[in-house]
Amino acid sequence: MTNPTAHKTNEVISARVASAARAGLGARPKGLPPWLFYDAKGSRLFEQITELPEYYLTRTEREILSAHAGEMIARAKDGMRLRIAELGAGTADKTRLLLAAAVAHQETVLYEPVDVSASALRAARERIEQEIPGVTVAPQHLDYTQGLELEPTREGERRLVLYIGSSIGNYEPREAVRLLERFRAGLVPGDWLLLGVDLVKNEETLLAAYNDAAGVTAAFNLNMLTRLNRELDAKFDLETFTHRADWNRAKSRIEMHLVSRIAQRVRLQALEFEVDFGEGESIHTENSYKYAHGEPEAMLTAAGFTPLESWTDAQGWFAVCLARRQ
Ligand code: AVJ
Repeated sequence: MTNPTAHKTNEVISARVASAARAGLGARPKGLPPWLFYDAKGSRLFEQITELPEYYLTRTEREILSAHAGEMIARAKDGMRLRIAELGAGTADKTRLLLAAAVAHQETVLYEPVDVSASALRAARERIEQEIPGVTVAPQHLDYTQGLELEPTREGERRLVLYIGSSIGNYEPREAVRLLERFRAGLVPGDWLLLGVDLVKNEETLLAAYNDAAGVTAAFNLNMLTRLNRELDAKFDLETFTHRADWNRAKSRIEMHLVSRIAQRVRLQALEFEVDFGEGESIHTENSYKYAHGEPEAMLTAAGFTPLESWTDAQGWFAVCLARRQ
């Protein structure tokens, strides 16, 4: 079996949830990993977040891709045929801009969305094949954080890997470089990585994006506890936890927390495990790093890529970097 994660049963997946919960809630300070956000409900809430007026990331990146997709594809193509893989494809909404540009250059393109969610892959396949003639979708059901095990490219082909949406921002800078190194190991010299990253900007804008007025981000954060209640028979009372987002200026990251309003003990029945909370004690659920100009390129270089060009929006809020695998 080349890709063990593609064949994981529900039991193995919930063992992963169980061990994340046990480790994270047993630690001090308490934390839970952000991949726990993305059950079916959490994925829907994230889609809603991307449409919020305060959540500038998605629309800013889309604006950059709308303006420059043709140029990005032309730079990467360089006389070769491109095939396009996307890590954490989700609904692949912004990707259509790049796929359409690739079709304009080479008539057809093979698109390999990579995701741990089979339902997200099915949705992406249907939408893309219907909407962009010339694109063939080959879904890859695997966990890209464990490495890229993709079909080798053919003679005359180059692979362009998309890691957009600022997903890399969830990782501490050192881990982020390690992740990029793992991507590099799954590519061959001359292949490409297109990386989307969120940039540092004024604090009010950053905080508003993670504290929207409609409360969608709060629901997204709290849904992690609903998930533990369902999957681990945990007894979190959602009324007693609140969403909080902080800007950590020293570390240049937004931090999301779930804060217990009261001192309480919560049982995780399936784990036969109990967790004590002090009043005001938090569970740290996510980091979202915001980079200074030039930092993403430095990370790419450290991981063995050569940055070729970066594009940004008029306000300099978000960047998309194209880098060649050395
Ligand atoms: C999907 C990791 C890019 O950090 O902005 C959105 C997730 N968390 N609102 C981000 C998220 C809260 C998002 N990323």
